[in-house]
Amino acid sequence: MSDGGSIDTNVVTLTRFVLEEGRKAKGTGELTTLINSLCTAVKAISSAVRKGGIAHLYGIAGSTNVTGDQVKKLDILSNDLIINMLKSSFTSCILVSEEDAKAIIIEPDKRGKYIVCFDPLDGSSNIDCLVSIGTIFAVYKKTTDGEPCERDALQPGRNLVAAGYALYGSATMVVLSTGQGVNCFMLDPAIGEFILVDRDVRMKKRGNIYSLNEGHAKDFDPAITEYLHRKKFPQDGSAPYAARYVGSMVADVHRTLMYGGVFLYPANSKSPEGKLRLLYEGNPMAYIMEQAGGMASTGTETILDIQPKHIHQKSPVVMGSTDDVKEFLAIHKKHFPKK
Ligand code: AMP
Ligand code: P6P
Repeated sequence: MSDGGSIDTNVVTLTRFVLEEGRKAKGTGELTTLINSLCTAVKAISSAVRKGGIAHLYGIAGSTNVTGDQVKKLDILSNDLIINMLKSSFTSCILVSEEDAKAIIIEPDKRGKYIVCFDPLDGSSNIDCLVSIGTIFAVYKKTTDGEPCERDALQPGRNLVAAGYALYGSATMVVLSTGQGVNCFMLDPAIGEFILVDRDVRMKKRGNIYSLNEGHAKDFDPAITEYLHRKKFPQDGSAPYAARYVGSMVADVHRTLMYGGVFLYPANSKSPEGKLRLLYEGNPMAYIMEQAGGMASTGTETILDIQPKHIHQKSPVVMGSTDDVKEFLAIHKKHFPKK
């Protein structure tokens, strides 16, 4: 907010940005309240993640901190924070969390019209080694009348009203789209506000980075194998791509958004649907990619067009710069013409 000298007295915070967008949309304010409640939970998660080591908030469930208190795993703590902030915002009727086997139906007197699918702390296996982790969220409107039920959450990503993620990296950032492009907000801990730092982010048409876990190479299908070979040994005299893989989807997707290239978590012989979950990993990230001018596919269909069958279903993922994704799709079509 300040460059050491002058103080920006007209800074665009996430709160202000979302309020202004809400006024433009002539909404009742319910979505604005929902997004701001989510961001409050993200601030609390960021604080917990960053003091994890000192307060022994890390990793293994059931551990106790220096005062002997029972401490929750960070991902359970994060889940509780998001659930409680959304419940008390009177904006949502159904919550789908990576941490809960069944959808959470909000009690009648606290209900709003929105459905929120989220991964409270994605990449949590990286917590204890201080690698970046994140929170991913996807917001839909309930489209049916009557009592909310889990089936109401089974909507294609094309129906998304808002989606995005928080990245707990060298700084804490919220990346958000409500359908009019992608905007990035950095947390200024001095004032506890997210500040708009990148407005209407547009992805490169082609990058020079590929990102996937090559430890699964022995189980890759021939299309993935050929694509990776082409990135490492280009036949057209161009430079090979760089390999980057964090193992936290939020970190790998954010780098792809900012630098271009492609992130892949493909199906393989061991995991025929891949590993990533459609409702709270694939769809929100695919929405951000498309809103920023990128692409997101399973290899055979556009991720946002998939009609989900159950709330924790998995989907293969290939997303990033359009020319990179299209190059992969052409190879995939060559190997699997019928799919
Ligand atoms: P609401 O009455 O607040 O639930 O908003 C109704 C619709 O207006 C939402 O589903 C959005 O499509 C749009 N809208 C409302 N608030 C916002 C906002 N802050 N940013 C973008 N779109 C919004
Ligand atoms: P692998 C983290 O556990 C996660 O769900 C995503 O954040 C990440 O992209 C993926 O799994 C990493 O999986 O098999 O490479 O360890």
